Amino acid sequence: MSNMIDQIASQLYAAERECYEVDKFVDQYPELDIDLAYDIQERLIQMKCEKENAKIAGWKLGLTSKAKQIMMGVHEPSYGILLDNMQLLEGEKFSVKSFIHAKIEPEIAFFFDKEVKGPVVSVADILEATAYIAPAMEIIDSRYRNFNFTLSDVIADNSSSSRYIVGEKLYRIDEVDLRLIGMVFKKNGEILATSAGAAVMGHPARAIAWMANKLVKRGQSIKPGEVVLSGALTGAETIAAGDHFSVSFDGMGNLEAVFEG
Ligand code: 0L1
Ligand code: MG
Repeated sequence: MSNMIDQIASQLYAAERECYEVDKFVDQYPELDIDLAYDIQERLIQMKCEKENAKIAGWKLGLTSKAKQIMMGVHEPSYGILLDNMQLLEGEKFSVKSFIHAKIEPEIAFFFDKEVKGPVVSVADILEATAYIAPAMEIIDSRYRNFNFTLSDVIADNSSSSRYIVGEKLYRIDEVDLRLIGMVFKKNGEILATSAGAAVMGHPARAIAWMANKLVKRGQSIKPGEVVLSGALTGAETIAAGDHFSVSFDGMGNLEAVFEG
């Protein structure tokens, strides 16, 4: 079993480093269930930390909207791990050359100053442990051909994570209504989508509570100082060189990302 975990983690790591697609693994390894998939994710992160001298910065939720779950044929969300070297700074121009077939999506970032440990974490517990929130965007870049995967495959691939950008201005949790907060997502000045916080499982903090209650089964928790991306408020949009994306949240300002060749 540990051979299979190493094999898949190594193949996913090489695909990301060298920017190529791989076929999903469940066809080759029918025993690849969700628990094994999280084992592979952990092994992949361990490899990245060792080889890139990276540190764990936090977590991300994926597949949090019902629409996306139906589209991808999965029955529950997934989570992944964020490393410090995945963060891009607002105002930088990002090259698309380091991606396979990247997409971008609007998110809300939560910064924790208390530990959150399952198994019975509620929305109120998440809000209580959150120091600040900020607008964010996540760049996802599945290593699978045409983003074609099962839930186990995508979990093994660290939930398609690639990079993330967080707004520099932080907001207190009581400054906004996270369920009702409105959002406008634009590409090259045109509106791509509008949404509200409730698009993420009814409340973005509910997605994080779900994750905390899952993490405890693997002996893990959200730690003080960690950041969590709560899941996309809209579908993801493909990125091309020259694209400019912005996300504006009611009462939380604007965040921009510019891509070049
Ligand atoms: O962050 C996300 O919602 C992406 C999770 C994986 C699904 C995908 O790659 O589209
Ligand atoms: Mg996401």
